[in-house]
Amino acid sequence: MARSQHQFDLVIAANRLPVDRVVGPDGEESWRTSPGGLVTAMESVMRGREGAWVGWAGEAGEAPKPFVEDDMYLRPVPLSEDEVAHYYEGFSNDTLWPIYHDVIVPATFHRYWFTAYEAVNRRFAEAVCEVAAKGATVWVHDYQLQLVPAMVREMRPDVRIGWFDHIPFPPVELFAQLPWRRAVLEGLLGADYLGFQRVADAQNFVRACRQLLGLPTKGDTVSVSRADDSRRVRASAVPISIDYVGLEEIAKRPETQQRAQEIRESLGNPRTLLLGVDRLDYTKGIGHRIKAYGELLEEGKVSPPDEVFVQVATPSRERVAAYRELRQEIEGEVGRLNGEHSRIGAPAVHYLHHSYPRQEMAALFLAADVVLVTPLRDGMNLVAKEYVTCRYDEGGALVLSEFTGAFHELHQAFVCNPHDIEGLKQTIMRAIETPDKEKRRLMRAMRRRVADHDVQRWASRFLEALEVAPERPQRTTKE
Ligand code: GDG
Repeated sequence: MARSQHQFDLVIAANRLPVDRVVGPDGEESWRTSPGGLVTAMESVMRGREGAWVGWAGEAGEAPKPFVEDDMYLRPVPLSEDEVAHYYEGFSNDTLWPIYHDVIVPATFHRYWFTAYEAVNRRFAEAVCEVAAKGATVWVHDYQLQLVPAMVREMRPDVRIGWFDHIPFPPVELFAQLPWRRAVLEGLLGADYLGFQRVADAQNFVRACRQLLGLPTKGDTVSVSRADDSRRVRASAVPISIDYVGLEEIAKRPETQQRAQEIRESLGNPRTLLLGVDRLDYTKGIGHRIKAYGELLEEGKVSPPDEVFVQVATPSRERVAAYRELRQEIEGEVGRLNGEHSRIGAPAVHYLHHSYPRQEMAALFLAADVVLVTPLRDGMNLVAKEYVTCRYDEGGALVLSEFTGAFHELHQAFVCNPHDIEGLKQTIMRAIETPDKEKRRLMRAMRRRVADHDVQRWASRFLEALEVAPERPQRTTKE
């Protein structure tokens, strides 16, 4: 697929390109698409279109040349070491991430971080404009690229621009703390359509525009009027999902089932296997879950090896101080519990600070009787949807925090408020003790929900909403 510039009618911009570098036996390097929900969704909407993806390849320094992978044109955006530190680890993950997640840890503000954020957003916007065909659809993803919509609009008034927020959008009282709140709102208002995980996130955004920018709003739309740019921007909920068919297929493979059996056996065939799977992030409520489990151990309500708890904590953002501190805290807590409650051959908590292949994750989900999803705040939480997808046998139980986006869809979960440790303990016990027949009924209903609302449907819903967004903008043409 040899292409000149300006040829793609669907352009995705996301912080990361969906690729990993692979080194062959003779040391030769190449890139391979990394599987994931977003990639699958994009494959389905790219069919029949000319698609390009703009993003960082994951390593600081010079970027690889654009290349084609699985029929998609990949346009790497370079980031220097300093930009990784300031735009990505700094402003994105240590300023925006805490503010957008209820300030669970304090946000750090540095003006030079924002300067880097602006510069990198501009580089992304330029790369988008370079590959977008006339009248193309541009889909920008997530909190790292909030200035891109307005920057693209400025350079290319002919394209249609959408942005999707994978994380929560905070209430105005928290968002207002951000010294660059105006720049962020104005950046986002460059889009024609803004998609959020929950209705409340979209409402928070609309309210922020009204209260902080003084713009008129009506229902889910914000009116922007400037001399050369007068239009309405729509903000609504379009919750993300997973590749249901693809993941269920992995779970149904005989080797996955066999692996699930092996996992249970190597844990001593427990009566109940409880499982947590999260990036090691302070938003995920891992400490609250461990505290509740520790008290259940102390009270003798659960005891290894009858009940076994496995926590997979995938390494994440290890260069950000708050994440290093969290790791110390969690590992201290796990060590204390194991010291007090383990017996030889029967640890109280199996703690795994690793990343696993997809099939191993599916086997873990198949093996688990109860999955604990207890975030303090989470845009959606795909783990909850992945668990129910893997349970084609309709077994298992899901404990789910009411502070996740998934809570608004998976109504048959065992719902908890992770801050309420006593309540969390009771919910865990209910998930363990509810009769299997009732649990199967609940699981069946949740599976139906995810099957009907998979990631392919999410992507087409987003693009449809973008297509019919309030009106074709009345822009002055700059051609
Ligand atoms: C953000 C928002 C929103 C985890 N460990 C391994 C592994 N994973 C996979 C899970 C899941 C994904 O990573 C994590 O997704 P989550 O949704 O749980 O959370 P975030 O990473 O915080 O994602 C979130 C999401 O964006 C999408 O919009 O739902 O709210 O915060 O798919 O399975 N996968 C493999 N090995 C691991 O060790 N293979």
